[in-house]
Amino acid sequence: MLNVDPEVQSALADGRPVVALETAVLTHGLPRPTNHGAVLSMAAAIREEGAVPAVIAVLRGSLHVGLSPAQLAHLAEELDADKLGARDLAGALASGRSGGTTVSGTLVGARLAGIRVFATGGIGGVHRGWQDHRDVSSDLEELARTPCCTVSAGAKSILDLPATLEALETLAIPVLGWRTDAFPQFYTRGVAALPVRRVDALATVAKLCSIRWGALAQPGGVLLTQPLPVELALDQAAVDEAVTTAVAQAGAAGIRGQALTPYLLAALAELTAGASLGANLALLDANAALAARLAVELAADPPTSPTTAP
Ligand code: PSU
Ligand code: MN
Repeated sequence: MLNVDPEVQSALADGRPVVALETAVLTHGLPRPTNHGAVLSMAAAIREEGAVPAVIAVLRGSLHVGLSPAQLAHLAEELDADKLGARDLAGALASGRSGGTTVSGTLVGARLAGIRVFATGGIGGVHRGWQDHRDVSSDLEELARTPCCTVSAGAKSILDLPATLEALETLAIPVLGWRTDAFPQFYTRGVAALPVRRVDALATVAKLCSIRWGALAQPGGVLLTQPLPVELALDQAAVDEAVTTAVAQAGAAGIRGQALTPYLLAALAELTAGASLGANLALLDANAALAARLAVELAADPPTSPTTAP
């Protein structure tokens, strides 16, 4: 039922750096064939920094931690793949389904295998309009209970970001800004009104993780956020306008639940004439590289396991 790839298994056993990657971005977040290239490119960026990529997915009822190139290629083309959050894993394993794991689903696999660093694009969070329809991604709860540092470009622009940041505080998840003071908003660099704890060195992140999981015995995750560089980030006002339009379109079409995030991402790509897609690919690569560098740092001075902490 749990299938850890031999290369990932031996890296973990030797204490070498490993970075988990999600696959909902492959099956539901990006158009084909860009989806396959994006994950291959993230995996290559991780290897370049000296870490081993562990792509997590469910294949015919088995939770895989680490996919072969052929398995990845097959999933990238699979039209019938499910979108699997933490809630959906048991059902998929029980019924022999295949699917891409979201941030929450991937964190379950990372926890089982003992992987401490995970790279993604943008986490899910509190959706706009939550006052009427309480749509909150299970990414937040899973981040709160998994001893893993997730590297993302903040949370997706399509969300209610002030509410998402509040929820992260409620769940006691430290939110760090990689060389930034503002919570990144996926395609944009963020605004001063939504501040995060700035970090300028990966040794600081590694130390914070060690203290959280070791001395403090807090078993929850850490969120390291990285904004796109200025020259690649999209304009805040343009994105805000496109998101407002996309959210209104989704409302009019009655799109809800798991279908909402993929719908909004596709609508934005259209509204921005592909600019959002380009930014999405750039931030995925940048997050993979930063996560790999953090994994190397953590491997050099491994944090205490929360389960064995006093
Ligand atoms: N990041 C991306 N593209 C995506 C996602 C993240 O660049 O498609 C996915 C992640 O897998 C995340 C999910 O966990 O969207 C959130 O979906 P929901 O809001 O339904 O929980
Ligand atoms: Mn949801």
